[in-house]
Amino acid sequence: MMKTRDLARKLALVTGATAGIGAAVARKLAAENWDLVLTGRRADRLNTLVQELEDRFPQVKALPLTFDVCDEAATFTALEGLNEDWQAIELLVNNAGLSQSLEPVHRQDPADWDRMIDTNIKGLLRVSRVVTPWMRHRGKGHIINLGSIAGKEVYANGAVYCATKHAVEAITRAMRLELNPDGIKVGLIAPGLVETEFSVVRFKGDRERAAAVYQGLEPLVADDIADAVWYMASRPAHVHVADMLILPSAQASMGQITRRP
Ligand code: NDP
Ligand code: 8X3
Repeated sequence: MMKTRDLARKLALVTGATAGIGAAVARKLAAENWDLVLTGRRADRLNTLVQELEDRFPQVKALPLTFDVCDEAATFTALEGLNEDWQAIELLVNNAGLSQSLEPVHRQDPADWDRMIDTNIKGLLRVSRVVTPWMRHRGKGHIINLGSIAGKEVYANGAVYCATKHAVEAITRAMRLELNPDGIKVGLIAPGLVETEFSVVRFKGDRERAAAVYQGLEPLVADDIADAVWYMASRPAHVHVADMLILPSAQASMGQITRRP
């Protein structure tokens, strides 16, 4: 049976909470006394995080939901199966996402294109498709989408990843127009280099190659982005911080990164 929660408490849903930015956002929101629906594919990690948060913050209720955002039926079934008290989501953080390989289009495996497009674009759309009507019904809500500097610029060997993050930016801006009359804010957070599992996933487990991405500079860490999510989410009702680009100090653009030995 699904645990119950107090409807007077604030509730957020964070996708991709098993690692990196999503896990940091979950910890930040729990510390700010929010209840949480946490999603990802790795059930063991979700359960461990839920246990950690409920131990550290005894007033917080957290619910793990294991599903793959690429699986439309599983996504809809998992979210629509939430009891009414867990549907009262005030904040949706669409964070689940990934890059696969760093290759020119003419060499990249089409399966990598499918995985990125299905996760980063359609996964975000699927989750939003279910949660947005609940927010509209309540006449308020806030959606924060994880874009990227790769949604504002492009780089060689990143065509499809960049395309997915440009799409996230376009979807964010269009949803902001669609949902403004309903009192729902839709914001974008676009980080530069953040050291998480992102590069290990991109390079399919090659940790050495992943570590090299951050060599010679101090990258952002997941907590830096969790702080930004919290800043955006905690403004007064009449203030809408709509778009934040956050870079490590050593990164001026996609192509200009100052590395020191
Ligand atoms: P991580 O690899 O550390 O975390 C990614 C999260 O997404 C994991 O929790 C993973 O969970 C989840 N996820 C991936 N695919 C799926 C799926 N098909 N279904 C459900 N969940 C999924 O990376 P980050 O924390 O760095 O990335 C988070 C977001 O931030 C992404 O959207 C990324 O594009 C964006 N971003 C990252 C930057 C960086 O430099 N790290 C910079 C700019 C943006 P699980 O594997 O358990 O399913
Ligand atoms: C992730 C940052 O530089 O790998 O969005 O594209 S980058």
